[in-house]
Amino acid sequence: RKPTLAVVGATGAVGTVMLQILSQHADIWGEIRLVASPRSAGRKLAVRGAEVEVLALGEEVFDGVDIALFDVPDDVSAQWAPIATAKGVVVVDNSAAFRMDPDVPLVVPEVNPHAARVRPRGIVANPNCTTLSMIVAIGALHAEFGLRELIVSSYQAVSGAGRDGVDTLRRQLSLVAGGELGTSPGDVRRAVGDDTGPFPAPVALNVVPWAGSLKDDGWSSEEMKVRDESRKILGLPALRVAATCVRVPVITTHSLTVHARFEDEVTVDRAREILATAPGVVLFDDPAAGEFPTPADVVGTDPTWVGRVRRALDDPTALELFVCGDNLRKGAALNTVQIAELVAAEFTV
Ligand code: 2RA
Repeated sequence: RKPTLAVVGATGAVGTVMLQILSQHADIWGEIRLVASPRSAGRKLAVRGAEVEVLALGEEVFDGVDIALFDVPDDVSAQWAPIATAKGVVVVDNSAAFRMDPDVPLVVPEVNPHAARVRPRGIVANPNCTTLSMIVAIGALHAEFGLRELIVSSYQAVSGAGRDGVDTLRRQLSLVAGGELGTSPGDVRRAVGDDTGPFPAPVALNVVPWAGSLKDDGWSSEEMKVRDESRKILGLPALRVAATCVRVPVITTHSLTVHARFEDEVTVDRAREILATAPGVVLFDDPAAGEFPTPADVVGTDPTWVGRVRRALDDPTALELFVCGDNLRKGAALNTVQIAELVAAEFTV
């Protein structure tokens, strides 16, 4: 029997990519049911080459469903995932509602696939896109070298903040194009006006050292997610992590600089071998030829791209990397679908 899948949040930025990926991957599913808020019910969306009508979120949409992908706000997941699991549905959730719940595995199939099999609450959580954009490469290096510390800075695309983020950057770009803006204090801010969308400052012609909400001692929620989720996925509860998360004027694809310190001395040659052969990773690293990943080249692709691999000049146990990953694909929709495919294998054996 082919399992029945529901996609909850099918009309959102990530939901749209989920439907594309489900249409591209081997078709292991029976029915695929599309679900969204009542506002979007009745719309038709293409999946697997057919138009499917979107149903309004309600208890009955989970009848007969085996696995449900959720990409909805945290409070909606918190309310509706338990309703789905009470009906026997395995929920793969891309919100932050359950990620740090000790009874919910947080899974990246290339790094900790075994974790997806133990799910006391019937829920498997998908990590945040910033963690996901680097963790496949870091997991491969950790498996060989033993990770001790991560110091990262992110360069996050506006689609991480959803359709509103993308609309905001495009609107601001049209307001600042041409002319001499970006040459005196506040000129960009005046040109884009008070409506900075989901961002606390203009993002066009700018970088904004903030993503998420304010947590203790000046850290942002996004920075805490990088720390907490990396620890959980890698099974390193005491891993030292320091993250600074920054929004940049890129539509889609998060980038990160990573300083990764390991147990013993590392060599760039061995690191390059590991990265070149790790599933889900592409090593693209030849600065002499101008080759390194950039978001504009990586967007729309599945792997984690790694370049600028260097050994730290002042610490032979540490590597410096530049990593790019499409935040809507591996950072969200793709990883969620991959988890669902892992769980689906249990239904079909
Ligand atoms: C962002 N990581 O980029 C967030 C989305 N979950 O804003």
